[in-house]
Amino acid sequence: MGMVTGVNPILPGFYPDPSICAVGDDYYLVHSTFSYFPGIPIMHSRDLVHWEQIGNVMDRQSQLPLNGGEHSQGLYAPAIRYHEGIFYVICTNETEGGNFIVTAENPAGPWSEPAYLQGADGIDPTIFFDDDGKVYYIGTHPIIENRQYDGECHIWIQELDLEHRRLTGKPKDVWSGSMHFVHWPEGPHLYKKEGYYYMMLAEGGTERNHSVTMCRSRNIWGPYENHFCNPILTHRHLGKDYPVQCVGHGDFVKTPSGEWYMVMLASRPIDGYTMLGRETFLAKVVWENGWPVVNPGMGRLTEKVEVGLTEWEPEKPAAVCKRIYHFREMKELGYEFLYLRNPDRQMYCLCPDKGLKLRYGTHTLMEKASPTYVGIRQQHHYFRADTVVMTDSIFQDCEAGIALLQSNAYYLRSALTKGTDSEIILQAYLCYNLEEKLIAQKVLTGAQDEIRMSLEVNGLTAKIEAVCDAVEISVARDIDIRSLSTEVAGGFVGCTVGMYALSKKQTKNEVILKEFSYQSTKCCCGVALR
Ligand code: 6LW
Repeated sequence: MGMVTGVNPILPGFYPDPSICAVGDDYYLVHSTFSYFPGIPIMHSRDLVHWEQIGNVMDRQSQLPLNGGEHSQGLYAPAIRYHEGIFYVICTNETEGGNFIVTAENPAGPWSEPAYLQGADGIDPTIFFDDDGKVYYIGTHPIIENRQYDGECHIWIQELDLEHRRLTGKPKDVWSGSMHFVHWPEGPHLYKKEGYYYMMLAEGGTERNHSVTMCRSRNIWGPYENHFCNPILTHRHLGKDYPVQCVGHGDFVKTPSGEWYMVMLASRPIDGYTMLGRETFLAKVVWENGWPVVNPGMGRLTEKVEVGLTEWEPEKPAAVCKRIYHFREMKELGYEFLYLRNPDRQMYCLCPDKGLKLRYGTHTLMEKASPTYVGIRQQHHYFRADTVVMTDSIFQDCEAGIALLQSNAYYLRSALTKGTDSEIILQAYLCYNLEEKLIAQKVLTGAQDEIRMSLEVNGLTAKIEAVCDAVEISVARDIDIRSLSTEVAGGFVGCTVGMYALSKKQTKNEVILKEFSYQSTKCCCGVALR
């Protein structure tokens, strides 16, 4: 048996609600994506430490209606399971359709069209395959009648008729969390071990009071016995200044040699502001007296995790400090690229020798539509994103540039546009609660063919610069971006950073981008402790 050291978070940036499954020596991990498209990235690993994105589960428009939805609607927490040659992902589309199942023989895809499950109310579905061939749906739904407080929910179970992709028999509320007056018992998963059905769930809500709890029963329908040492994992008692917060929403995985690990979400706020959303962490689990103990001796998440597997090196790691995209040499954008809601493919074109062409669209980043925007996750607290814009693709009444996007209501963007006297203007806009303000403007001079625009983030501040004719121009510095945090903006997402193109009126004009790069600007060592 090998040994490999994982550094937390194993997937930095907006990778919330992880769910994991093992198939032999291979591990697969999925995440929620809300109103981004494609939805549910699927990651592959052979050592639980190094991950590579091999596709997106929901990569066809027909699978994923998102238009009109709020930024933090769309796809909620998914679950992934493998059974007899087939992969199952079960999830909720909060914008349209509700709970659904998709399947694939190859986890890289193609995945099936969603089968929406009639009668499955609530969120956070998971699937359990029992040894007797029966299959179960487990989910969470709010208590409607005689509800005493917001967040009062039940975990419920119903048998699943997988052949017809429908619920069968009667639903039963089996558990409502381990504490009295618990808030948001959710994200359940079921495991069978030594004759017990173990249920793991999240309690306390996905913010600072998040936790992982357990209960068990000899009968899938209950009654479930509380683990009186609950929660088995939380950071809520560590205080608001502890560098890793919001720990919860876990899923177990077992390695071929019998070791157990848990993936879960957690956040790393800076001075109380979370820019990266909820990230994916890893912990070791041992079983003592019939219950799991997370990171024995520590009882909380650690920066490093020793994993009893042979180190594996992915071809394209999902967590890297530097990404450079030379669009002229690329045939397609990688799986890591994200659009908003249901993108119109005509607005995006990767043209050999030219670059990435983005058609100037009329939807602003503020709309619950699909503005012309394509980006990647912000994975570091300190980073710089650059794009190189061809000057002859900048027009009057059109704007293009880099956006740091928290949601449609909160973002920062740089904009290149042409003035009435054909001068090139560089602007910076900050959108706060759906109100956009011009915060800086510079007129560029010189007869340059291309302009390099950059957006640099240093924790909770940003700066916007441009380089033309080898001259560096500072457009705006020390921009306070705390409003792009979960604490101010709300919602379930982390920031993404990308390129956009916007026009005041309908046009066929396109901005041509030669390159996009993203790089961390500070050493990533000790990442869990910032
Ligand atoms: C997720 C649920 C939750 O489905 O947040 O607060 C949802 N609770 O478990 C989105 O991540």
